[in-house]
Amino acid sequence: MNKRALITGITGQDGSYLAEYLLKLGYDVWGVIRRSSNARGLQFIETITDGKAHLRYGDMTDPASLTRILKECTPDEVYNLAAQSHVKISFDIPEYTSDVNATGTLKLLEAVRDIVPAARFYQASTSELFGSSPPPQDENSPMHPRSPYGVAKLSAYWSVINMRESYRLFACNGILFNHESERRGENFVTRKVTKAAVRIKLGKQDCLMLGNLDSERDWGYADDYIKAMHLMLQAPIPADYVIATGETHSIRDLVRLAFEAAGLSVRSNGESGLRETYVRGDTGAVVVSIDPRFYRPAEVDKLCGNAAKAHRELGWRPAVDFAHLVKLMVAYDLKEETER
Ligand code: NAP
Ligand code: G4F
Repeated sequence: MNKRALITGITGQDGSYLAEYLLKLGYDVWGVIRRSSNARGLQFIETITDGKAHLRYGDMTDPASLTRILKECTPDEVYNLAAQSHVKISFDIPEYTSDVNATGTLKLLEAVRDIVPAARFYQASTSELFGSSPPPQDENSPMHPRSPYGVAKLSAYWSVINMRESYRLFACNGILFNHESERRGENFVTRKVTKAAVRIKLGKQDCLMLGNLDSERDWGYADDYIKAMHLMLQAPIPADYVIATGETHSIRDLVRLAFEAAGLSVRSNGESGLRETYVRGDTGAVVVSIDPRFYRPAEVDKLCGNAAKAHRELGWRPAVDFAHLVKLMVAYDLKEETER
């Protein structure tokens, strides 16, 4: 019989890649959708899975819905990807973020323990757990989150470990560093930049407003990272793994590469903070400005992951590097914006 996987967050970036991948591997794929899931997202998941995923309404804040879905699906593997996943927005809705990301995960774990205790459980943990911990970060680095999002995810991280140690649940934390793709939400910095670069090139937008350009991230490709999620649940024993490229870039590198890939050379005016701008090499027009509204009350300055444990124990390696990732995203946005 085919293995059965339940994915919460199936309409998100990672959920969509994971659903496609598991279907290709022959899994029977189930997914949790919400009343509020947007129609385009639902249509997209139906299309890429060719209508083969079993979609059920539920919500991480509604334990009865999780229980009902687990009873119907009886999964062999549960991938908990659902979250209020935007760090900046978590400062505006901290309690809701905690309800979904922390308590929601606990509710799902308790339901798994009651209904399908033999199921293997993947938790979407994050490099935001490390926060101000200096790079390179690995599984043993101290955790010091810098946002309500990070704090909620840290609670979920410990719930997973506690379930493993208390009840022998096969539960793993994938501590994934930033990963992006053509399917990335448009209010995350990579997609915001690639889309704007293309729109400015096409004359559809004048200027891109950004926040802090100083932070640095270890950016990988989502389609590489979801394979690590699956590998973790096939391992002989449950454990936690850092998944990262080991390469770090600043927001400035992202801006330069994305505009270059869109066919525009840009240069900074050399100022820093709120006065920094980028102008087009050809016309001198300002194409990037700073808007203090995009700054966060506390920032994670530098993330750079050491995924040696995943290389060694899971045989996982990323295939797409940062420069390639930016090109893929720009090419996709160019096609989308040209056809629109
Ligand atoms: P995403 O695109 O924002 O997707 C989030 C998913 O969660 C969506 O399907 C959303 O459904 C669902 N969701 C939100 N609130 C929910 C609720 N109350 N009940 C049920 N479902 C809910 O995020 P992603 O980038 O794919 O990330 C997947 C997971 O990995 C998240 O947990 C994120 O925090 C974590 N993570 C991401 C990264 C990264 O760089 N991408 C790195 C580390 C960890 P709707 O469509 O209905 O809104
Ligand atoms: O793209 P971001 O919003 O991603 P962030 O905050 O690193 O979080 C993402 O990665 C985490 C893994 O480390 C996930 F857990 C989380 O769910 C999410 O997927 O911002 C990246 C950086 C930040 O330093 C931010 O301050 O870009 C900076 N930034 C500068 N201007 C901006 C902007 N971020 C956004 N979203 N929008 C801006 O205009």
